[in-house]
Amino acid sequence: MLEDHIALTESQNLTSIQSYLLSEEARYPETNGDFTWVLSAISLSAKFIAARCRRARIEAVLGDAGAENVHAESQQKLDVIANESLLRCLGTRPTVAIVASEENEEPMIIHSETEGERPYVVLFDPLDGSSNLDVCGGVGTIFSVLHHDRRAHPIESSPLQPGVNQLAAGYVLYGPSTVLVLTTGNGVQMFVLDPQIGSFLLVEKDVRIPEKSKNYSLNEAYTSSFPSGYQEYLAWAHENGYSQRYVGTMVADVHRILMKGGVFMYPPTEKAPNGKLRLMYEANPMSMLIEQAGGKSFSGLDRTLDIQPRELHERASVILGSAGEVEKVQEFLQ
Ligand code: P6P
Repeated sequence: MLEDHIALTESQNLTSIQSYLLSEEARYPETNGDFTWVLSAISLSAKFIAARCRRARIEAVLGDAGAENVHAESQQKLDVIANESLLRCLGTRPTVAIVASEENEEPMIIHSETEGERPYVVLFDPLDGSSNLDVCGGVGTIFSVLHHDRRAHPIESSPLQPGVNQLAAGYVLYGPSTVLVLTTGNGVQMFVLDPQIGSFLLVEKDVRIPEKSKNYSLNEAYTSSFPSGYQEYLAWAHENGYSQRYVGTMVADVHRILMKGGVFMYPPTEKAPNGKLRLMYEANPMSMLIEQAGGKSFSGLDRTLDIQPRELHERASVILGSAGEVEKVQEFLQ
């Protein structure tokens, strides 16, 4: 018998992200592998970025790149490296029509006439929280996949679709281990990179966010400039035994909320009246993941995924996490 010849222990995990994606693809006979190819490009780039983050100090690629990105934020050297690796990996995929990055003002038309019946748009924040790199803090990549809208005019406006249209969303957290969390609309799957074999291995299927948890995550330094509802919520949380955790990297803070429950917020402030986080490639992908895990995600009182974007880099306030905890914040905003 086969099992008589297998020396591996039962616990030896050999479900890679590629085998997971192929098994998912097999569930849809009408698909032809294009979508799997796009996600495998992201997985390949994530491995490259992880390796560069691990060696950042050694290779002297920490610190500023001496340039600013489109938002006049100083670009870290690894921002540029991460951005270029994603552009290169996705650029080789014939079914990717457009890519849009936090680091680039305009979307990039990769293949104006793409093969495949439904080409894709991929949006990403290549290295979220990159300023934490210099202090060896967690940083991440956030990505979102949409169908390309060939009817869009101008064609560059194709990405301007509400988050409910996303086909897939996910993030990679470069921390003590490299974790890739992905949804393709059938729940949330978590993979961890095994550096010894260079594969992302499936470690948890159908991840569910805890319904309640007395944790909140936001930058309380700005409390005085939050709208009063948020201030009243924080006063209530302080009196009701809540704990606060905040890294300052959305991917790290949201991953903790997904694992432990609670609520992550970036409210409007005087400096950022619509919040600081970007709708298209931060709020929307995280919102899809959290909703797929059984949580909720709102911008104020509006469901984030329903927002119709007007421009690529527009910002949105964020309240996401355990359904019970998001609802509690909203009670104070009503
Ligand atoms: P603040 C990182 O710069 C980032 O874009 C997100 O990853 C993070 O959640 C937020 O900004 C932190 O912003 O104003 O608290 O430093």
